[in-house]
Amino acid sequence: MSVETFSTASRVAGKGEGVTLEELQLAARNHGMPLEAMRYDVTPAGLHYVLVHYDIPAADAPNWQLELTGCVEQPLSIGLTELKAMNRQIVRVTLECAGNGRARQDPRPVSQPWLVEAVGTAEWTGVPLTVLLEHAGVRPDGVDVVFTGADHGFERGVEQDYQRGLSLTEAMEVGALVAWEMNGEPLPPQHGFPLRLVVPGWYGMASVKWLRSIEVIDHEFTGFQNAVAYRLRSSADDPGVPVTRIEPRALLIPPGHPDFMSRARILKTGAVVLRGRAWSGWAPVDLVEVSVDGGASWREAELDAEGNDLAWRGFSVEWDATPGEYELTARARDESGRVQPLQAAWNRGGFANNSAHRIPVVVID
Ligand SMILES: Nc1nc2c(c(=O)[nH]1)N[C@H]1C(S)=C(S)[C@@H](COP(=O)(O)O)O[C@H]1N2
Ligand SMILES: [Mo]
Repeated sequence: MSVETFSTASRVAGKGEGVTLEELQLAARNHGMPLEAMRYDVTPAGLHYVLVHYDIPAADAPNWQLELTGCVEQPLSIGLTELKAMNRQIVRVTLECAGNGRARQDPRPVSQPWLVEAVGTAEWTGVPLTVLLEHAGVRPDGVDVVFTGADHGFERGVEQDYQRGLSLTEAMEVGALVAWEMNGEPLPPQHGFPLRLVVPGWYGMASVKWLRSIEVIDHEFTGFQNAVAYRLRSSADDPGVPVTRIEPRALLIPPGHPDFMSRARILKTGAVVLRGRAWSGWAPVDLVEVSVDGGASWREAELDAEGNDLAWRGFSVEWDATPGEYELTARARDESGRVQPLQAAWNRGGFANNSAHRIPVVVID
């Protein structure tokens, strides 16, 4: 049997085709953040979304060495003890998977079927990537920086270590951290123990977990996850453009109480404060609007005190709920002028789909 037998090309679901057992298998491994967990400024680690392409690798922390090689004056091989003795930073970052929102695209790209919960905010402790690169001394012929994880697998017939590249300019300017703690505790295995990259503002695929090597190369990186997987394409043969920063999104904490199966929301009549979180990887969020009539009319939400630009911002709006059926939705705008659309443009991988989330609500007496 050849790899092609089971490791097939990407595909788009047929008309009316439901989520497949293979997608369910992925969804059971890779969980989202329950939306009610947006009540926490910092998502407890166990509630943060998880996305792992292959298996969570076994990690031998005492012998873990981070290699920094390639176009550098002084190649480095750093153990965890040495790394932790360097000047640490703690940064609060909202991470979101590029596939968030994919399952509601029509037609649906067959892949990890996220609805809207592939997001979380954590406090990461680590050393700035720039400190390590400066320590090694990047040579003038450096072009891209390649980050390699310890996990290994097959994807569309291609055997690989999980790898992502950033341009040297991005790597120096993005504020990336090489992190060993999440919310003040060692990284949980599924979040990259013992070491990971965190790239603020970028969709999650850039934040390589189980980080074992950083290589500065003298040409553009053309590895699978940059050149094949994470691209916005209109069709299978469109070369597309790379997926990079997080598009603006606002999510409401679903109000009231849920029905077990449908998860439809049921609310009692009266005043209620609708709360949520909004973020963008391009610029700070400066406006959130909330609608209770499916987007026919909008009200400006009150934004919580400005925090850190790399993490989500809370918002709230008061609503005097009277009996009836409603569709709640919210949309965000950021300082770069990007506005979250009611319906995002379709692309073949189902990436960066920031269509406004809709929450059906029934208000009863
Ligand atoms: N080594 C490695 N790093 C990885 C991945 C992976 O499969 N392997 N998945 C990426 C993707 S697609 C996302 S969205 C984030 C998810 O990070 P989290 O699981 O800590 O939320 O990790 C990224 N880093
Ligand atoms: Mo992702």
